Amino acid sequence: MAQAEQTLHEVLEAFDFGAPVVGAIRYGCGHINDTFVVHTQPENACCRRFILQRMSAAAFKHPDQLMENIIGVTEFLGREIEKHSGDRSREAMEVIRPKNGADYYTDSQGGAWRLYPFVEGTVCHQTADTPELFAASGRAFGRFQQLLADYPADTLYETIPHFHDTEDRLAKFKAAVAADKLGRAAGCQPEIDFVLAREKDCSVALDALRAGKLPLRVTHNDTKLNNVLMDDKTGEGICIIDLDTVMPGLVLYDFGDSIRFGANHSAEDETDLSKVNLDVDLFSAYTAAFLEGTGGSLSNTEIEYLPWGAKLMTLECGMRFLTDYLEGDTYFHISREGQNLDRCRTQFKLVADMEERWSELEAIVNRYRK
Ligand code: ADP
Ligand code: GN1
Ligand code: MG
Repeated sequence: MAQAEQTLHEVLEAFDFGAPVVGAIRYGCGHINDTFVVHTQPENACCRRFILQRMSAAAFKHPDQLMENIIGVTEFLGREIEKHSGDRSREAMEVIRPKNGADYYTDSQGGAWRLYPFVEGTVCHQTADTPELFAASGRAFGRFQQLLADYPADTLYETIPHFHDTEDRLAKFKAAVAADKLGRAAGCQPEIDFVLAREKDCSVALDALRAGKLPLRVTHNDTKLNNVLMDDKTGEGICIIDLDTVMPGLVLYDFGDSIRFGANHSAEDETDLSKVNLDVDLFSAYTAAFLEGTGGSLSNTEIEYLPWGAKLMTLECGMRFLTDYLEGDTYFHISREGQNLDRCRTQFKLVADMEERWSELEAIVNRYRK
């Protein structure tokens, strides 16, 4: 698809911002959508900001279904937050419809765009610099999961089929290696072997689901630290964003994806692997806070499987980066050549660390068994 900037002007005309638009620039560090912050200047008032996004056509084949999910989930969350005397405008996202009244705007090139108010007074972090910060994100994601506990799961579309189906991700990875479209496989044989040595692991969570040991819940499925906005004064997690992948899933996916991204002190695409290390103290802080956020609702078996969530989400994500590298970087946005291979390498380094410190991770989660 063409650069989002090509239709930006047309898209800005399609929404009513309630005041003149004075600028729209790229924003954030997401890997999937094209995100812009729009500045408007109301008369006699401060600048009001909005988040305008073109949804990724590579990731989402049915923007209509995606937006139906998001509108359903944000309205439900809004009601739950009000019931708990929260501030709906800060704690839940809100979709602003285009002038034509549809759920989103389709531009002349087929791009699908949506608009949200910018949640002010918040910060979005790319790394968890302190255990307190990471814990705050854990409480927010745990609470999010609790708030959605009664959401009618059967009304949710599967926006990305088999999103955390690690067996399916493995099959797609193997197909990409076999096709080797760009002749890149020879340059990443150690990484390919790393995955193949862990084929059996890819079935651990799914086996437990099939055996009825783990329940399906409504989960976020993309719980990176930069998908929660933190209050800029109190440091508490205020608003969970990036709701594209809210679907039925296992709670260990949400726990695990946060650990994957946040329980270390390096960037996801760090090239110096000596800097990429699992921080067990951060793991511990997140575990306590996440379980607090879920209000003690997880079963002992779910708690037992949390370390598997961390390992599987990290292995799966590494596999996805590697698959995309082999296929020519068509899914995850890149800003330099080889970035997806670098991202894959950091994930596999973290998986190796988790394996090495497995008994420590198990001991931490076992403290919370009832
Ligand atoms: P992606 O799927 O590409 O990650 P996100 O929906 O996570 O897209 O948005 C990318 C970034 O934009 C976020 O990490 C955050 O910094 C910022 N952002 C998104 N929505 C809002 C919002 N409503 N208010 C403030 N910042 C936001
Ligand atoms: C993507 O959308 P974003 O940047 O928050 C991806 C996640 C990956 C993550 C890796 C819809 O998250 O699944 O874990 O990149 N989102 C989608 O950083 O594929
Ligand atoms: Mg995001």
